[in-house]
Amino acid sequence: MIRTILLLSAVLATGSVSAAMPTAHVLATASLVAADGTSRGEATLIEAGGVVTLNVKGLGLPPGDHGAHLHAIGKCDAPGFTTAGPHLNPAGKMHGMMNPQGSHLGDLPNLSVAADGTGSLAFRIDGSAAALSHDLFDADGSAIVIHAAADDYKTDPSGNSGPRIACGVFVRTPTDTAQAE
Ligand SMILES: [Cu+2]
Repeated sequence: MIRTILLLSAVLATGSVSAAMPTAHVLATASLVAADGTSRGEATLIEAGGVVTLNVKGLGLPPGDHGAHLHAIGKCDAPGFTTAGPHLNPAGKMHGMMNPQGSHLGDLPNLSVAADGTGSLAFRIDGSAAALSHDLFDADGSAIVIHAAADDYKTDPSGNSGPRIACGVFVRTPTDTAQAE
């Protein structure tokens, strides 16, 4: 049985949104960790009405803008997290939304971190939930990586965003696996 999570229940309860609003369910979650293994927050992929949104909630991070991307391999080996591989890029494009030959499917906006070390972003990922699941949950999985510096959105292959300071492997929601099969 497919269980869904009605994330929008609070909104619906206000009566300001029609009951036709699609239910949402969590496709996958990733726990972000630093090289020393301590938490740096989490990322969640949510599907609602065929649209997939990535939500990132960072903590314990240096203030400022940090490049964030979906990476092609679901491995986060400290300290450098290089095992997460390059950006998720099934279409073979170049990096960056400001790159005429871009962008990677895994490209995301920078994560803006406040003075208290927290920051969040929500971003719609291109493509259908089914297509994205196919790309994310291939044999070697996928990960999300936070970088030390801001992504310039144009320099291939990683936007000059520097070392990888946090990483999380996406773990697919078991009920989503059941739905896809
Ligand atoms: Cu990256």
